Amino acid sequence: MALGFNDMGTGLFDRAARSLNEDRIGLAVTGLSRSGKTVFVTSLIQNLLALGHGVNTLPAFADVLRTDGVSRLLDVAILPAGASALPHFDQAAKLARLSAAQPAWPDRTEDLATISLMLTIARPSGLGRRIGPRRVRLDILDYPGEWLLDLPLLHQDFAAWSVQTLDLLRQPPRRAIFQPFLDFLDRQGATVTPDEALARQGHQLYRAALDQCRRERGLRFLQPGRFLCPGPRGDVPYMWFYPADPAQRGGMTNLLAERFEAYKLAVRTEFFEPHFASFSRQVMLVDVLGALVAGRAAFEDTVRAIQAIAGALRYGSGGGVIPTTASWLLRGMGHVLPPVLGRATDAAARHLSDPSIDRIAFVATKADHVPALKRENLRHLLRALVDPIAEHPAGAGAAIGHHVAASLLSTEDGSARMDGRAIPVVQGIVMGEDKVRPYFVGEVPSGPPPADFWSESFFELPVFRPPPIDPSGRTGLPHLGLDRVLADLIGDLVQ
Ligand SMILES: Nc1nc2c(ncn2[C@@H]2O[C@H](COP(=O)(O)OP(=O)(O)O)[C@@H](O)[C@H]2O)c(=O)[nH]1
Ligand SMILES: [Mg+2]
Repeated sequence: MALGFNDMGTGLFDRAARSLNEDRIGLAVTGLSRSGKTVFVTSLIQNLLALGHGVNTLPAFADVLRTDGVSRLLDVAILPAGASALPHFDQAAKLARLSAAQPAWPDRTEDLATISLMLTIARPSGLGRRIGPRRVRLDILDYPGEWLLDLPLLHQDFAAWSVQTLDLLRQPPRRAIFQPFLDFLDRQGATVTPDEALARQGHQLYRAALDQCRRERGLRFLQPGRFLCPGPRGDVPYMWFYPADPAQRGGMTNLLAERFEAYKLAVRTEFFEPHFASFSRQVMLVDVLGALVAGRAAFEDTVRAIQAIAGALRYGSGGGVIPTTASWLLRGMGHVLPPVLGRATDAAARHLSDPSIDRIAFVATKADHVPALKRENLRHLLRALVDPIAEHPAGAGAAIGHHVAASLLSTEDGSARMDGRAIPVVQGIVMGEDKVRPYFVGEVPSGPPPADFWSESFFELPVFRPPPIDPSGRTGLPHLGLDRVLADLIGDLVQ
């Protein structure tokens, strides 16, 4: 049957209504490796799906979506991966592992992965209701935290990066670990001719020391990021460089500098530009407790890394929501836009050409390692660590929140006797054991720890067994504070 004029008109109207009713929120989940990004994304998604099924696992976020006591959230669904060229965040596999009879935490993230949710939300009232519910597409990105340390590096040339890096690794505790590499540099002196074998040798020595810093000392400011986590391209030749004294001019230094520039170009064009540019909301996860128990050097290194990353991100008033039609047009046609898309599209154009983050939530993760009484201290400590970022000119345009959360609540509060006194602790089953036991993390200072706070030893937080989880995921995942993080981060965009 041929289409009549009215049918065509209806089709057009439907499409127009759909695009009018569909918005996109880009949420980048940021944090150093092991800060809890993958668990955060898994829990966030599962709890949003549960909320879509009417199970209120995210009370503070559900409140944002309520009008006159009635929830306006009609549905939450994971969008099919379609023909996307990007690796898909495998929510089902993550849930299956966490909820298995022998539960397991997710594997280390070796590549980036994306996932999109569609939230269908009824409009508050009146006229709005006649154009149908809003559809808000939430695009989430998960990726290896090591790569973030390349963000500050993008703004440096080889000479500046070398000077800064060599200065850092001549100080303790790096100095001892990097000694074989420093000896190598001394032996090289002013090598004038580029030497492939020597370049590789230097690279391998430098890289081995980076890895040792992470494994044995819990250090975090480890650049370049792909030396520790190469990604899908593996160990390609432009990676075979290392920091070298820029005063020593010659073929070898030129080769290293050339590789450094090729490396920067690759991370910029393959990672930061295509993926980061379209995210206006950031969660920056910080394992403050892990850094605190790891000792002074690890703690200070974590702070250095977080501040360098956050300082390199671009903030501003980006607008937050991009109509999907507009962002599609922008990608497909460059910046030549039909005028009919109007004001919203201008905002999108401004946004994409000047990518900026207009809201950022800093979150101290794994807060189930401390009892409730200590969590406020933890939040104050986080705030003290990241405050310099808010004062940075680049951070001035963004709204900044500070939170304490556990994406997967794996302990309960309890009390234990220490030196004849009852002290609040958390209790849970440590992986590999089978009995519940108390854990006391020690004092959590509410500001930067004083010099006498630190002991010499390097500890790691215990890995608790995840709590029992319904394998269907319908009841969500137990958590601490994810709802407040979500309400703060995107609450304004789902009104
Ligand atoms: N107890 C507890 N442990 C957590 C939580 N979130 C993460 N972890 C631990 O931290 C590890 C690293 O988390 P993951 O999400 O893989 O970190 P990523 O490298 O940032 O993606 C996990 O394997 C868990 O052992 C949490 O909410 N509670
Ligand atoms: Mg991960």
